[in-house]
Amino acid sequence: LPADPVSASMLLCGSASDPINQNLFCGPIHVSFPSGLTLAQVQKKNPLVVSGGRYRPPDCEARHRTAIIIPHRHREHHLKFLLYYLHPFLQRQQLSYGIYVIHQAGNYTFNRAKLMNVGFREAMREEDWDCLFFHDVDLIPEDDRNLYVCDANPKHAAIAMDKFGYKCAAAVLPYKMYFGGVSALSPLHYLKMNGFPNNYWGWGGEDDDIGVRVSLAGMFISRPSLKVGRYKMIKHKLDKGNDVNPKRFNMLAKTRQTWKMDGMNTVEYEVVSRDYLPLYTNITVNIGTES
Ligand code: UD2
Ligand code: MN
Repeated sequence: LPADPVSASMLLCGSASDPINQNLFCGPIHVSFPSGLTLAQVQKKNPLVVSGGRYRPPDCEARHRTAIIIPHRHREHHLKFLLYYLHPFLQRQQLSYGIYVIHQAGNYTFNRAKLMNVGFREAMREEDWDCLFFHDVDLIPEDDRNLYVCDANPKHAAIAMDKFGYKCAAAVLPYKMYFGGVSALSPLHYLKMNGFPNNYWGWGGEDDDIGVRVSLAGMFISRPSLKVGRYKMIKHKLDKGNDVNPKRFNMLAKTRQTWKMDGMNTVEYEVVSRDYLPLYTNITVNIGTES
């Protein structure tokens, strides 16, 4: 039979000796925030990105399928810069990827962790992703050797930030289980820890709860090297609608009792709209209010 050109299998990206094709990497990236940048320009620079912010390498078969989940509300300005840097970054890593922005509807107190649970379920509904990157909108990776693929254990990727003089954040911050900013989990990791908590409304605490869940579920936190796990944080003030959560310490003290009863097995929400935009999939969701 003649070979069918469409289904003829492509060769895997990279090679046996260099599976991630390191010759495509830049290493350190200079991150600045050009004024006047528009999404149309970002689109033009990324002609191979298709509807919903999806991409696959054009001439080889990706070894990894990564979904990026971004919790979002009223940060369009940050989102634009993140997309500007992230699309080319992920393409240099020859990933098959999709970018999901999970937009909290309404003005009720923000809930970052619950939005991640929504992102997990809605992204997995669409495709069999093998890794999910939970990504703050205002953190820009500064080195493309920081691979957006999953490890054998949940990975905390944002370990060195300009804000903390690029020192290992786990050493600078007063928490043992620091897991904020950008983290990467496989679907199995995510389900093993029952996802993220749904009950942290407002700023703070949820990232530490997530770190504790990793360990309660019998996993460890892996990290990239300090040299490549570098991020620039776009400066901002605390948002309206995201006041510091005064209950965070009390809640954190109870994670051991609550993690199995609160998470992916209890998350409830209503998708308001799903839009396949040129550079990302936007999912606007009603996540309710604190009970
Ligand atoms: C820290 C953590 C962050 C999270 C937060 C506490 C790091 C590097 N970051 O960030 O992961 O644990 O503390 O909740 O450790 N957002 C919106 N709109 C809003 C509010 C929040 O889009 O109105 C999203 C956005 O993606 C943002 C993220 O939530 O990046 C975290 O909120 P933040 O940037 O205000 O918190 P920050 O910088 O103190
Ligand atoms: Mn921030």
